[in-house]
Amino acid sequence: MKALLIVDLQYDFLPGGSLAVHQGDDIIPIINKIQDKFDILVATQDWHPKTHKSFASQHKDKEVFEVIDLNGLPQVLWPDHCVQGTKGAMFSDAWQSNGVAAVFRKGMDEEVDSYSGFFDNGKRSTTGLHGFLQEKGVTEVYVCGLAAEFCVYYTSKDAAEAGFKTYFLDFATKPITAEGLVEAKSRLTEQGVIVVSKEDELVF
Ligand code: VGL
Ligand code: ZN
Repeated sequence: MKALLIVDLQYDFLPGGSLAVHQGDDIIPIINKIQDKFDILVATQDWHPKTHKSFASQHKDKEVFEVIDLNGLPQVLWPDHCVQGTKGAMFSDAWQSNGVAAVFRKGMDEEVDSYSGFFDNGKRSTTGLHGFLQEKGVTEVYVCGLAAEFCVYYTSKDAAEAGFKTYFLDFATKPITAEGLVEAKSRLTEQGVIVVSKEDELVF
């Protein structure tokens, strides 16, 4: 069973959003086109309380993109984004998401960020995604969405660690920075994740 994991395809990560990924909307028609090749579609949704401590706005004298220590973990400070119930937290209407079997929300605990769809950044609690995929008989996980070197990267890494055959769909993700993506792909390759650079390499 092959699952497509669609990570954080939400307005705040798209052009016009508060943490917009350059050309993030270019991947939406690609995802719409490929998604029916998979046995099951699963989405993640970044879903923060408005006082989440990954937000620079919650810290005095701190700037966006500064790195702090948050409860023992390095934490990049982000602009406020994907606040529960806001437009920015909604999935893009351009994405044909009717076929999604389940949505796993993450980032609800204001004390810890959650890039991966599987765990928070401290691996203190799980979202249940691993168990869900197992119960569905999934053996192969294909990961796409936003942002490439954050949530798509950590979700791919954890999928591989959980024992799924894992594919990072480079043609269906966009990074916050180009350098971040280069680094992410080289680490994933070391970890046994297969980087798929072109749509026509997906043959099944
Ligand atoms: C993400 C930064 C903060 C992502 C989420 O979806 O990649 N990045 N929260
Ligand atoms: Zn976030």
